[in-house]
Amino acid sequence: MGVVNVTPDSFSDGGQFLDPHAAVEQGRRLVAEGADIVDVGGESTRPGSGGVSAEEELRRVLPVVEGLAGAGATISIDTSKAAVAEAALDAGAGYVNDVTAFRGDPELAGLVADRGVDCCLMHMLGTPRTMQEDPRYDDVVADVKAFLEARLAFAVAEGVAQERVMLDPGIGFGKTLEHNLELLARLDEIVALGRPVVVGVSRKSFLGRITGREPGERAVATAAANVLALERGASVFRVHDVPETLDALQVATATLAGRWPVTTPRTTTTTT
Ligand code: HH2
Repeated sequence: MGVVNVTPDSFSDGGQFLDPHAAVEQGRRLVAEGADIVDVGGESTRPGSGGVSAEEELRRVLPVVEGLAGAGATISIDTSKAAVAEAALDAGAGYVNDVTAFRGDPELAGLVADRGVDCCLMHMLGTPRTMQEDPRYDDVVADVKAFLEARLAFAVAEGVAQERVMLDPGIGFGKTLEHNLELLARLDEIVALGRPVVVGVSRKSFLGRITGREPGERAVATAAANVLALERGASVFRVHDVPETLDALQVATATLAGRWPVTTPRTTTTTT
């Protein structure tokens, strides 16, 4: 999953793709580099951020979703607002990525159910404005797992097919460096919930804490964390830098399987 943030203030690419043409070009580049999903967001969720209106979010993302429809990847709308998701789905998006796990807008689960699209439900402690103020857990993995299990049950109760739901531990959303590392080290416990797991480590500050590097220099660190997430069972890797993580995941996949290509090419058999 490649990321395009159509925002002035995202922590690593804020302001770079605020112009719709630049955002569409970036989305197309991510697809050419191998992204299966392009995640388009119009509201930063960086620590301390306040949020924007649905009107402003739509003004930012809609031309980008329209411009990327038909570009060869599933378009994901990164929003917690039903009005934004609805317009994006009408414009060609096919996936809803909600960092509030259907807690932000009571209408969003019903919309996802009605449209029959895939969605990602993510764990966050508190809100972006407050989440990094001394986050605490009894056992971060057990707490996040229990939350995701409850949100999955909520989504299903609202009519979303279980097979349509992916789960995300929310790396960096109300977590210390140690919390993030423990979640990644024990990701198999989240995978045990039985739904595909999405991880978003890309360029995040815990990688900067470890390597001393600025956000734009964290592609290798991102790839390393994603390889370990893959080994522990993650299925979707949300990244700003597709080539580095894709190479790393391909080599890791081949190494874990002991062969390449891992899937045998599809063959057509004709019976007469
Ligand atoms: N992280 C961010 C935003 N959306 N969605 C999922 N499912 N998982 C994540 O880890 C995740 C997410 C934050 O990263 P980014 O979009 O680069 O920054 P910002 O929120 O500042 O726009």
